[in-house]
Amino acid sequence: MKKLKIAIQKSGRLNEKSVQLLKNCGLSFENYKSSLITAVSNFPLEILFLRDDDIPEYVQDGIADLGIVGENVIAETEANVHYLQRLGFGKCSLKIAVPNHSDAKTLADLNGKAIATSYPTILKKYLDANGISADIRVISGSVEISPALELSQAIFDIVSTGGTLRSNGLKPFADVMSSEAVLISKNGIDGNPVVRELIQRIQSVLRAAE
Ligand code: PRT
Ligand code: ZN
Repeated sequence: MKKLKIAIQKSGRLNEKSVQLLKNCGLSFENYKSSLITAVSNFPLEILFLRDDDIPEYVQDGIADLGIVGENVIAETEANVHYLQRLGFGKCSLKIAVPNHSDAKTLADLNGKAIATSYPTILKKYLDANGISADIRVISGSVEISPALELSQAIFDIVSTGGTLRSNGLKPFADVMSSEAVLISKNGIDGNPVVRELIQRIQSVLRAAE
């Protein structure tokens, strides 16, 4: 039988829990930090280790059949993939935040303001839906520092504990989306018996953890 491929994050916040989930499903594999692909010895599956940003498109294009990635990354890439299962880890929300001293009160107060983010697509959709016209500045990391550097008057970023906002003198202003890690598949592959077996195992692992 042709082996299916599942893409998971190579390193970062979702890596360890993705590996653990697959191991809890009874899959046996070596988890060498240096390898980009590893075979599962007791299940017809190969695991690809990728940057999380690449996972939705790899799945959409069929380079991987399945993937584990945050909903925020799927929304940002606008990849056309099928959602199979929420996984209950990697939970966070995406929020607009403003400096503590900001007098912005309603969304309309963001009109004409600069907002720094690594998620321009999600932000633009949200602003458009609310009739707001702001200047979206794309920054790839350390978005929270941008208001202090006077590069922007607001930011749009991932928040989990809120500690990073607080330590940069920022306060939450608008909740845009919540996100968690999800299992995705290439459209049309869900009926594959190997995929069905894997989903069943994942669901029983999740049920046991409840
Ligand atoms: O290298 P690669 O591209 O694969 O990884 P990455 O650096 O792009 O992503 P990574 O590993 O940081 O995050 C992977 C995924 O974890 C994200 O896409 C989210 O789905 C999810 N996630 C959950 C988070 C957080 N929680 C989170 N807190 N991703 C990022 N953060 C950041 C946040 O941006 C903030 O700057 O962590 C910082 C601390 O957050 P607080 O609020 O707890 O202080
Ligand atoms: Zn990334």
